[in-house]
Amino acid sequence: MLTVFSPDHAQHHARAELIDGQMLPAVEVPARAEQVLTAVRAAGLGAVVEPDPDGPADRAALERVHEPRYLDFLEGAHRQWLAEGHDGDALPLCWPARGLQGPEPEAIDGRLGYWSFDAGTPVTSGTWAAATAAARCARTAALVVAEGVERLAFALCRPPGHHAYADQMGGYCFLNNAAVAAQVLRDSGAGRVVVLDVDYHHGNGTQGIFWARDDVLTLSIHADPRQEYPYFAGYASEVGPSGRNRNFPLPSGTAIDAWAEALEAALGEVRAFGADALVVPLGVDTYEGDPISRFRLTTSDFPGVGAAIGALGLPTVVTMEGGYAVDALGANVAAFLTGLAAAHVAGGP
Ligand code: OKP
Ligand code: ZN
Repeated sequence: MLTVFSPDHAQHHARAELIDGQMLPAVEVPARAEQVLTAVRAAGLGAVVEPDPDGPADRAALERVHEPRYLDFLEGAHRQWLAEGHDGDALPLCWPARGLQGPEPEAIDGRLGYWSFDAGTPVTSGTWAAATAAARCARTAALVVAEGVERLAFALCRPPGHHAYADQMGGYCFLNNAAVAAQVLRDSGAGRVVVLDVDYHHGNGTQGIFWARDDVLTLSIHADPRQEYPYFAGYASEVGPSGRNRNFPLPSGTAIDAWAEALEAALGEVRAFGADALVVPLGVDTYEGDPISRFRLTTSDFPGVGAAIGALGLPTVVTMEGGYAVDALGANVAAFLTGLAAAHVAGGP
């Protein structure tokens, strides 16, 4: 397995985050990616490389899944925030919710609301550099898998991506790294691609991006949106116009037995679809010790989760999403990847 990592992730470092009505220390921090990198190296999971250098193909890959006007907004947002006399990190406070439907405003406060769906996703001076580096990690990982150089690749992305829509940031996500990877696989010849999201939170952005598509099946196993973020998406009834989306919402307190049952159901959908390639947005915030989540998976559960997915034997790109118990994060990710790689070798063609 190849891991793709960029040190540029550290340029996105939010000072604080709006949590429970207060500005508190951010939970989505640079130390997360460094912990995972250290653990991947220590576990002997294969080479770690940097993504291909930035070029026109990267902007093109982003435009395959994001609206160009959104990309322009994101690139310039923090500069405009400063130019309008604000300092620190930028956060939206007003959204085009029910009954509000104007065009894109000019002021940065209005533009931030126009292009986002929550107030928990600070835009910093380094956000664009970090988010585009993460998307390049995803693109590079997908290319090596598409070219058959590797059967498995891990895009160690930060910031994460699965909440980002074609035209909206939210949930610590700006660019949808998993969607970039899935689209690169499609554009490189895989006729049918599955995105199997195992983060604790619903992959609403990925669902939105591929909602009307026949060629990409999106699956997500996550906390029930009646009780958990992102609240307004992730219900089992959301199957898409041609049945190419499936959600598996689970109650607070779910442990491995019930979680693994949902995974079996999702794997059945992958096999029935006849996938040519797989993208796994990997969040280990399903871990029992996660500070913002309420599932009960243990470190020793993750190899089995990886193995069940690896046994599909599909060309696979894993993208890093959530996981906020920083001290256990590396061990949990390495456990998943070790199980994935072992089962893939054993079961693959
Ligand atoms: C990103 B990823 C909890 C507030 C939740 C947003 C969570 C984003 C998770 N009280 N805020 O899916 O791990
Ligand atoms: Zn999550």
